[in-house]
Amino acid sequence: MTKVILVHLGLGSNLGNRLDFLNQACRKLESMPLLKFHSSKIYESEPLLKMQQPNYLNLVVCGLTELAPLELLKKCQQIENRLGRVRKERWGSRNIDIDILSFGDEIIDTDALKIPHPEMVKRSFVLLPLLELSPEWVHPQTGTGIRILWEKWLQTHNEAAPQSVDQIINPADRRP
Ligand code: A4P
Ligand code: MG
Repeated sequence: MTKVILVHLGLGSNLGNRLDFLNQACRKLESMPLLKFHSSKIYESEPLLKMQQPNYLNLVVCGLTELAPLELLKKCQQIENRLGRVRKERWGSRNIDIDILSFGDEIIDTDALKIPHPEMVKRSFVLLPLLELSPEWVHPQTGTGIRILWEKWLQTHNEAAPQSVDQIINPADRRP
């Protein structure tokens, strides 16, 4: 039997029709690499470090994959490319960004791929949708649950939490 692994991905967009890019990326993800696809609500937040960029829309999705980690990364990058992503500078504005947050409880630390995503515990626009989508999620390196990670973020940051926006990707995708 083929092994399937539960993965979580973080998606973001701050250029063009942000909602449409997120929607298109989700449709492509659920048609191939992610079975039993579910998505969080969409959240709006300011760019990291208050960079001079438009605000972001972010969400977290999860699903089961039969792909190996590097194959999944390649698939995510193909989707970014098909949606016309142009890479100029690190942390530059982008119409679509797909980051692998976790891959089962695997820990990977190579140049091409770091899992869990090293920045995720600092990012409210990842923690809050992840808490909403998978409240049982546990960080594989530290064993800390997502609820505690979110509470820690709230205690250590004096900034507004991301706001959920009304639009959702597809009501049928949402967890009960
Ligand atoms: N890479 C290593 N590990 C991973 C992983 N777990 N998932 C490598 C995906 N990629 C991973 O990524 C650069 C390289 O990281 C890839 O070639 C891959 O081999 P990229 O997507 O080409 O470049 P990037 O997106 O500019 O870099 P990065 O590090 O993904 O940027 P971030 O960290 O995603 O930051 N503010 C708000 N409010 N919301 C946002 O979503 N996003 C950014 C971008 C900045 N500010 C933001 C947001
Ligand atoms: Mg990225």
